[in-house]
Amino acid sequence: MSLVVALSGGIGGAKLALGLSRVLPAEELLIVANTGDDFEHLGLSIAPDIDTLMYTLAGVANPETGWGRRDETWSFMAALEELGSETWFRLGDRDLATHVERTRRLRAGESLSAVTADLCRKLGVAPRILPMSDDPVRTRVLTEADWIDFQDYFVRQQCRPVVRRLAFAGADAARAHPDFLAALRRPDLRAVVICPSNPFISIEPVLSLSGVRDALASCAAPVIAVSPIIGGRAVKGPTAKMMTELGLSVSAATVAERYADFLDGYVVDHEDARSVEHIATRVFLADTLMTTLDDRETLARVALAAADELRR
Ligand code: FO1
Repeated sequence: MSLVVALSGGIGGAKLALGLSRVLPAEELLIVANTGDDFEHLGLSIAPDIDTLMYTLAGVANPETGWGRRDETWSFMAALEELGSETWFRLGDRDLATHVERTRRLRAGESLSAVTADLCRKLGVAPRILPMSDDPVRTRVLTEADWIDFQDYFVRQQCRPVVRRLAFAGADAARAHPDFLAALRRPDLRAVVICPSNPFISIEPVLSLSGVRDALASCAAPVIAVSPIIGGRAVKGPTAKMMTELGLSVSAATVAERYADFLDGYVVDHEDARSVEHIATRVFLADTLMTTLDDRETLARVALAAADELRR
């Protein structure tokens, strides 16, 4: 038996996580989810990256947006509008059930990972989706005006504010989930795959937990990242805009440099071959744009083959 650990956040990460779930037996895949995007909203505990992974692997994710559920209805939002409440964060009726149920069980004292495991079981998701921590970590964004919460930046303000800095509130006190750290120490670990998520808001919150970077740097298996930049642009979301605003060059190489202390292999699109010629990490060229289900599976196989080659 061998184990693959995938780190994922956001829509792009979930695509590769789905590909990995289709090419690996469920018990050989552990998906560690970013929880820095989580927030309390309308009295509900919202965990977007966990839900995007859960819905995507359950086959019920909204195919247009990547977040929330497919075949959704919006009566709750319409009624909320009538009451003059906050409707900038769109909660579909079916999606709402997840937030209400998660909130109820967290309030009853269950851990985020226990609730996640049970929701996944109920939705028929076989691989384990594990929150990076059961302790709260919240991404905060410093704009030119002030510090704001992540979803305020990402959804309410549609990523318009200029990002000066990012912080992960709670990361110092939060413990990486013990099953995550234990997985990185397993002798039968085959690979760690960093999915093509935004490095700053989806992966670095996970890396900010004490012990994680060291565990990745010293783990026996190859650590492979898949570039979220294709042709010098982000496929989706504010990755490229953030790179520019943080004074970094918008390139696949920038991502590898963020992971340099533990990265063994980097899967990069053919279009970006030149931009990574100088990096110290071993590069594997591939078609990294995932449009179809087949693309997701193929890219998953490329990442695993890269790890298998590096381990030999
Ligand atoms: N993203 C949006 O751009 N607009 C929304 O109204 C929105 C609602 C939403 C509801 C539940 C959920 O799990 C995710 C939702 N997202 C929405 C996406 C979410 O903000 C992002 O997926 C992550 O936080 C960043 O990857």
